Amino acid sequence: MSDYLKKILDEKGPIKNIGVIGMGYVGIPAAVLFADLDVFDKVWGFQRDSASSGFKIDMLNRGESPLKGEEPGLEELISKVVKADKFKCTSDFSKISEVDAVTLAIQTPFEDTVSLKPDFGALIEGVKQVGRYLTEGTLVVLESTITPGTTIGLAKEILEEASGLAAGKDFALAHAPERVMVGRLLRNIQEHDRIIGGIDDVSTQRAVELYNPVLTTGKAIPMSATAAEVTKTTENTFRDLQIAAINQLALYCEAMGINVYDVRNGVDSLKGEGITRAVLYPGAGVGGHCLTKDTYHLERGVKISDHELDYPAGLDSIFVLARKVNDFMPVHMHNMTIDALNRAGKKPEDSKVAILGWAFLNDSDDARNPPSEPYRDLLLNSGCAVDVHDPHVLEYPDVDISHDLSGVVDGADVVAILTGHSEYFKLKPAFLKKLMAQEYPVIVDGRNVIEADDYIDEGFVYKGIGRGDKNNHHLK
Ligand code: SAJ
Repeated sequence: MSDYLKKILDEKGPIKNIGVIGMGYVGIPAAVLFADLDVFDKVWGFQRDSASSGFKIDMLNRGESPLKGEEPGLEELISKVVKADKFKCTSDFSKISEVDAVTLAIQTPFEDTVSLKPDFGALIEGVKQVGRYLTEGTLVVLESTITPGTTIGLAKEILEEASGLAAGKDFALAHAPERVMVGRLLRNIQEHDRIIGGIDDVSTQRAVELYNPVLTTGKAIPMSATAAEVTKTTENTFRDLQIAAINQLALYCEAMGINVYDVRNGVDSLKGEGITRAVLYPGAGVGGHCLTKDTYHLERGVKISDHELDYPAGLDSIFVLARKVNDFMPVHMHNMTIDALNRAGKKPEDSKVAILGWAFLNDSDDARNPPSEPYRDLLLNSGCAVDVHDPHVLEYPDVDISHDLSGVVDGADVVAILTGHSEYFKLKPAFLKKLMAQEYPVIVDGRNVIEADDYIDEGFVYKGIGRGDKNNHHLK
């Protein structure tokens, strides 16, 4: 099969025209980086002209970036390649028939993480569009984080069904997962090593030919398509596991009356060749759209795989357990809050909680799957009134986000820090105490932002994640 594919690719010659489907955080920087290279002639950015995202087409064709937040160099690069007529955004997917390679960067959320039911609707629609206009000798690359087995399974089936062509014979198919982080999109694409997994060696090689010119310090790392899918999901699964490990330790330290940061520093001091201890930071929970989802892609990959898994029946994998530990942290924040209110002689139903920080990441406006949301829901269920402050998040469905810190803290019984935004590190206990105007104001620190003793000395009831040494202090 792949001998025939190699023959038609050799006849076709090097990749010159590229299509990128999905003008989002991944697709836009990928497209303009391809377009900025002399080795490629033209890049089409494909974007559905939908009510929510159709505006991006005209913006991009004016050389403007539709992405929020600071992305160094991106807007200039978009403008440059548009002016040079190297890049154009379109909703006309028939132009896929004119490209030599097409990449897809489309979100792959889960409808339900317990049943592992994915919501691949957008990805399937994008793959169908490619299949509809696919021509012989084209390379198709999936960049989205997907369940292991999708490239050689679902994606291959849809492409073959829609095009009447055979993958690995008439067209090349690979998975090259994105590894970009907001704020460093261009750099990440150029500098990170690129995992490249084809359904066969010829597909892998063709995809290496596509990405090599973009890489500056990064190197192509070839492997099979399924190994590439497992690599990407594992990257985030392992990070989630590392965070769960330190969160579990923080809960133990609270129970044993010690400071988790003493232990963290102690463990971290073990150095030397071959010694690794990835000790991360405990906190109020794990949010975002990567770590909250990618573990379940890995789990689903095993579930739908062809081979039997040998593992104790009924036992959660350590990866799923890690997810459950991390999802417990907002619950723990709630438990600490109620305990502190009791110590202050307050009833939850008579109390107001000021949540500082809605975004899932420090100094970011990204509020996808924020740990602050389950924490807020639990407080509301306990009868508390809740106000929310965040300096960066502008809006969130059904939640009023205020940018007026004093207004949110004014008269509050509790201040709870959920995100480690830089401005919260400057808060002074006297300032908060005056605003809160309570006999025993409560402070619950979910991100190790404040100095416990400063607040205890000011008469606060203090609670902090992992602070077993302070959480049951005497009231001043
Ligand atoms: N978090 C902790 N403790 C830590 C680190 C993070 O509680 O020690 C929490 C954060 O508060 C946040 C969540 O975990 O709520 C996720 O934080 P993150 O730093 O992992 O940020 P993400 O979700 O944007 O992860 C992305 C991932 N990148 C890609 O998928 C391309 C991840 O692989 C990167 O390692 C991570 O960025 C990064 O290092 O910036």
